[in-house]
Amino acid sequence: MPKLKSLTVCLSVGAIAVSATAALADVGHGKKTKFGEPGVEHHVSRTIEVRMGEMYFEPSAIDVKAGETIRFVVINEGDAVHEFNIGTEENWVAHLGEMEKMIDQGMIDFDRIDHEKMRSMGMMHEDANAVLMEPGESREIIWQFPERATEVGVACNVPGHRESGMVGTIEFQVGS
Ligand SMILES: [Cu+2]
Repeated sequence: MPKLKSLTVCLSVGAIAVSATAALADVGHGKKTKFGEPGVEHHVSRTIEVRMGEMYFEPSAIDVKAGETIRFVVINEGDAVHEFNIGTEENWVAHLGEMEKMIDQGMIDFDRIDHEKMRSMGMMHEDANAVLMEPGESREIIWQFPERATEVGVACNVPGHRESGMVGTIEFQVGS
């Protein structure tokens, strides 16, 4: 199987405005999963910029090496709230109910997130593997992929978005 061309874009992190709320990611969720774990800065080997909009991730296919730690710089260039969530279909389906609840209770609107309301209702939502972003926001996730190739991808779990094709694939490069 031929090696896929890398779709990565390296860029100066200093040029990116990162929301201060990134630091508030729920540490209670900073645990190991089948598809990897929160990575640490000094293990980062590449930075990959991912743009989100209605209803896409660009790039929609990302190659990683087993065990690699990647800094994802995620930009919401769309008009709606979108999520960048590293996981599997099983996780996404499980997460959808929580998302629907947040919309029902007014914590998420079409183009804005009421962080205050979320906090007051005890729903931080920010997991180490996911960021929920308003239009125009840029955020970072450092993620370490497991030592063995496994099923993993990215999706937006705002209701209706994944179903409309807002998913991306993550492939482990062969022989790495
Ligand atoms: Cu979305």
